[in-house]
Amino acid sequence: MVQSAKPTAPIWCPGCGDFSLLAAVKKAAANLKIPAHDLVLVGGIGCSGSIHNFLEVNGIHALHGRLLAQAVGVKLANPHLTVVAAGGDGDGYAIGMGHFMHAFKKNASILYIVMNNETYGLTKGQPSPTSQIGFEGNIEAPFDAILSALSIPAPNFLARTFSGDPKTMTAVLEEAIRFNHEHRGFAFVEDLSPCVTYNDTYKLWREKVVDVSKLPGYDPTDRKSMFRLYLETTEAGKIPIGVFHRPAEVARAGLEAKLLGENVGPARSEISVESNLAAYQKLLAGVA
Ligand SMILES: Cc1ncc(C[n+]2csc(CCOP(=O)(O)OP(=O)(O)O)c2C)c(N)n1
Ligand code: SF4
Ligand SMILES: [Mg+2]
Repeated sequence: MVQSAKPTAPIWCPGCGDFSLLAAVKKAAANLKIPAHDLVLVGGIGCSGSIHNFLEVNGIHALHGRLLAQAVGVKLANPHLTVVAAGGDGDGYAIGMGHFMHAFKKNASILYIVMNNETYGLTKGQPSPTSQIGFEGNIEAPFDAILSALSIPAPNFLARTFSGDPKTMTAVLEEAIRFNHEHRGFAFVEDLSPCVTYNDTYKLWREKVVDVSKLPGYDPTDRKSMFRLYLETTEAGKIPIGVFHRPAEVARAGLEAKLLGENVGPARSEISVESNLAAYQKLLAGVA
């Protein structure tokens, strides 16, 4: 559903980690001076997925797990827009898993933020793909989105933030959006965003997070060494946050740049009959 109403106050529980993310998105957009009419926020389904209702920008409430298809569609229709897709771990890593994996190789220059609270918050706290073993009877090992993303050889920007550290979060989001603005491709940021009602992990995560840039051997242009560094850190019981992959400059590697070149995209193209008559006649004559 395309949003046309004025923004409303967030409906989240007081203390929900999603508030920090919302504030960081606002701040990053303001710092980068993105006009509201040039920003499109595509929300998933879940507490996190209602984020687009709380900002006065163009908003789409996507189908469950299908926000990336819509976000890529918006970018291809009008590559001038800043497109941010945002949803939860259930939305992105369960029902949306197929689209999630393909987004890395498609590499459209959009930002995808997953607010990971290791539970299905909106439906009252069931285990999600990232839940720890033992949470509400969960017996499956948690899915690690960053580790999976690091294993896909595509020139994506990859990072993780923590809602308990809003300053770093704003800086990371700004960098991710700048990456998109340069048409370099897909940016993925997982935000550790505690669900204070059903899975309050603030204290635990505060103890476990480590800034990956402070670790010996940190080099986000080298996927292979970052995969090893990431794995070693998680195996030591820590949660790495920061930028994990910042590819060396690949000019216009984004899907929209590859498909459209310098073309403005269908949404901004001249569509009058006069300007397209010659091409139309060629098409009719079967020589296009
Ligand atoms: C097709 C479909 N299946 C299931 C649901 C029920 N449902 C609503 S939100 C949700 C998961 C929410 O979890 P998450 O994406 O982690 O978001 P959170 O609420 O934790 O922010 C589910 C399963 C639905 N709305 N539509
Ligand atoms: S239920 Fe959890 S995820 Fe949903 S608004 Fe409340 S604290 Fe946030
Ligand atoms: Mg969730």
